[in-house]
Amino acid sequence: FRVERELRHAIGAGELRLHLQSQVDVSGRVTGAEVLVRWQHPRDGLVPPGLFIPIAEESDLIVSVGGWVLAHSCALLAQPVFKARGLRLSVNLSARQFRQPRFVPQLRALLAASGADPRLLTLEVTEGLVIDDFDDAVAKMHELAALGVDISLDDFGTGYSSLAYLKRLPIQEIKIDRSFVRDAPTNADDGVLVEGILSVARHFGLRVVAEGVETQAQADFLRQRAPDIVYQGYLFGRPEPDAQWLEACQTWK
Ligand code: G
Ligand code: G
Ligand code: MN
Ligand code: NA
Repeated sequence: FRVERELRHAIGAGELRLHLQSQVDVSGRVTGAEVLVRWQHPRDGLVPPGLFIPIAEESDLIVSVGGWVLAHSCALLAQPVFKARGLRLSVNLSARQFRQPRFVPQLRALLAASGADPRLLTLEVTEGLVIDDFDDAVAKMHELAALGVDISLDDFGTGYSSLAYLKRLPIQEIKIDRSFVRDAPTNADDGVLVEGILSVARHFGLRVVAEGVETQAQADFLRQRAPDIVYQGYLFGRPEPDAQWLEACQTWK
């Protein structure tokens, strides 16, 4: 409970940070970035989200953390460089955050207040988020679509009923889980699974992001089968502080 108490304090104390990891197309052009929250702890240093998001998700604390991330992501997205270069931002959502009855109106207010273009925002959701109340999730996704905000299904392929959901969810993108990407070039099973996911995504007209691309062999495997997808991973860039990413993107051609 110490972490919970300190995290509650951290939000108001300005200890949360946004890091951005680039997403690139086949030509190496940056198309946008995924937002990954970090906690600059006064004693423990920079804490990765894997160590505090799961704790925050056990209570309504995730609503505060997620609200902070969304507000600051919208402020970032309002920077002129995003519109000028057509760069997108993807933000991770927790189930409990998405299920808040006021989630959509609050996001609409954040977008309006910041001046960010909703069409440049993607919200990453996981299957767990749709499972509990499917109809409510679909209704909210339609409201988000009306705002112009895209939905991406994160960690795709690791859940239990991803394929059935594809047919029924109003989403625009899937992210191939990095466990498939990692072994696709060397393991025939994973290779076939990736090919299957690409084929299904093409059929449904979904954008694809491959996560965790670390080697040229993985990038080549994907490029040979789907030249139009987006890549994210250490091969192309690590998550970096938002200010650093913003500074770098001013210099891109
Ligand atoms: O960077 P790291 O591998 O520790 O991230 C672990 C997990 O934390 C990832 O699955 C990522 O989706 C999640 N995460 C990162 N930032 C956020 C955020 O702002 N909100 C939520 N809900 N999850 C996040
Ligand atoms: O679950 P989600 O897709 O939101 O998780 C994103 C996490 O994956 C981030 O915490 C990020 O640090 C991590 N990540 C990004 N690129 C790579 C990569 O190339 N390899 C590995 N192992 N992890 C990565
Ligand atoms: Mn993600
Ligand atoms: Na993921």
